[in-house]
Amino acid sequence: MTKQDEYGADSITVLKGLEAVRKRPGMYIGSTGENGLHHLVYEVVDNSIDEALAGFATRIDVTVHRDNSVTVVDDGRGIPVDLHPTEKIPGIELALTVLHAGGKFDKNSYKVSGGLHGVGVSVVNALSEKLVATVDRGGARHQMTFVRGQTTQKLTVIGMAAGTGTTISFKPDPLIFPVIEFSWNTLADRLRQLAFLNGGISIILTDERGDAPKSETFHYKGGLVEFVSWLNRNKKVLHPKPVHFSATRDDVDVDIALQYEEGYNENTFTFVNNINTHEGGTHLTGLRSALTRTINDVAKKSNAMKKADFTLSGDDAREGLTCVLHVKVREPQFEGQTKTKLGNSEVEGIVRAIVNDGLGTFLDENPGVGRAIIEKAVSAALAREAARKARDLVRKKSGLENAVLPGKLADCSLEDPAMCEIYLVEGDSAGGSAKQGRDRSFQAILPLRGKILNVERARIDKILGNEEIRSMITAIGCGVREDFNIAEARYHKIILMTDADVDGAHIRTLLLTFFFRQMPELIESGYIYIAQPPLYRVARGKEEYYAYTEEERAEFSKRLSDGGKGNVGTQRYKGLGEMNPDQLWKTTMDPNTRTILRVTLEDAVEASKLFDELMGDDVEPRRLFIEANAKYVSVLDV
Ligand code: 0RA
Repeated sequence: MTKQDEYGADSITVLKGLEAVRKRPGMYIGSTGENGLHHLVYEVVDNSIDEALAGFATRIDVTVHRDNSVTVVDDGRGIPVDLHPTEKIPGIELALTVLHAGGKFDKNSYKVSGGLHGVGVSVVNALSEKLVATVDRGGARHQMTFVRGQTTQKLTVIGMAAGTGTTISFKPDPLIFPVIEFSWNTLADRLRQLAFLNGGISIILTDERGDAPKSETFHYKGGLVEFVSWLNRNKKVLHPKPVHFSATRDDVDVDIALQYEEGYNENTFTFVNNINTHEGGTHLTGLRSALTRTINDVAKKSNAMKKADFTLSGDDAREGLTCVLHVKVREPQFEGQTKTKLGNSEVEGIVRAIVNDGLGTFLDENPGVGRAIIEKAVSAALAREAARKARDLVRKKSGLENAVLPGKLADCSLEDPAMCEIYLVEGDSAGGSAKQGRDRSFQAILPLRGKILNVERARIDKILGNEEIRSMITAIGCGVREDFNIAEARYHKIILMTDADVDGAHIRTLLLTFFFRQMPELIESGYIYIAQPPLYRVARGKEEYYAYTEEERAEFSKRLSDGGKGNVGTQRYKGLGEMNPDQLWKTTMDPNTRTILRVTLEDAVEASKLFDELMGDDVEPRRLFIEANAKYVSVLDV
């Protein structure tokens, strides 16, 4: 075989590879929706992060241009441009056209970063309408261009270069992505997170799409310590500085920062190789068992527990804890529904040992902090006992004997939970309409009065003492926290139906926070939904349309008035209560015509974050929330 033939054969493989990516993009980037779109940026940035972790790059610039193309620039060594020894093509071409070519340059490089799918930039290339790679290296500026993954300009020296670095510019392919609009918030959240996780790197995000360019620099010398301080920025903390320790054992790097605050929830975030492990895994298990053990050890030695004859539970030890754990593992195994659960069994013991050591030593040396934490955990234990008593009121006593269902609940007649749904409705009046309009065979209605309890700022005993919350728990039937058992859920769809105004948004946030904190499994299993009531009814004579957005209203209005004579009437729904039962059924509850949005864990995390900011002492976040919801305000308060 001649060299020419070899090269020919290679390029066919390349075409086939990238063809496969375009055929099934979801397999490589998860989806072609918003997540997948943003994943393109993360994939490119991850390569620059690796270069920074290798000690060569210090700065990464990410710019979103007006046409939603994105440029990522780093000041690393530059992707190699010389011929690969065995593949016989330039390294850069290999990286951009061969699937999984990321680590092929040098086998010893310890590539721990990488997007969730770790697929490499060739996937970004395949899914881009256009991609330009520019490398400054060896005094020269090199460039290669591609269209939908196919080379349109081979590697060329286009000038001289003073320094070194890599620039990747790409425009997502609209044939692949229905929406190519990048979100500032989504990009900023992830880039901020990466800057916290890789302390010292500067990541600069710039958006050129608005009237004036917007820019934010993410640079945190303190890494995870700054991350935890930032997470607790609106909280009252038990000790001024987060506890930090890091160590490496058996090739696994462990980095942890934690700080206790006065609240009652746990906020632990875990990462593996820069990937957020939403579903936890062995590293989290190791952390938790070490934490429980260490806190109990310290408690036993302290006065607080001298008289007490109980041990502190894991929940007690974690009350008010804010913690970030980042481990680096050479060959991570990701499991779980969303592949965000670490499976490597060896990591559990390693993390446990490092936390036992690190936290034990810290608390020995800082007895004051230890006392504050123990005091909090002991009071959590006492509250837990009170909560157990309160909980007995709301849970089923045994499998046979049902707890009394709340009086306000209009239950459905079918008994198979898989077929049943419950609407949690804002207000008694909308609740009344829903009761009349529903299909009573499979739809249950529970009206909720006013604002439910602020669950972010209340302890479990108080939460369970709240009437509205008790009704919800009893109606849903599967208990909370330690008593939670999803198999006992009486409905497989729990649908939140609130008014399309700021109050409604607030109540929805409260409810999501409640489910997130007390019954996260319901969200993980996809049982929680949000109803989408219409904003307008547009009608002429017998012809009527329901509009769910301002644009739809304009469109229907135009369609009806184009038709000829007669007046077009527009009714604006200020709240659910303004719809009669029949309208509510047709627009919001009939499975054949309604739209309901399934809530993801990310939505719930977002809700709880939002909630936290809304309830904090700062006025600014509240103003931002009102602004973000201004679309409803403007629709309703015309
Ligand atoms: C492999 C080897 C070398 C650099 C890189 C990869 C590299 C890749 C990317 C992707 C984005 N930015 C990057 N920067 C560097 C360097 C090999 C050498 O110089 O000896």
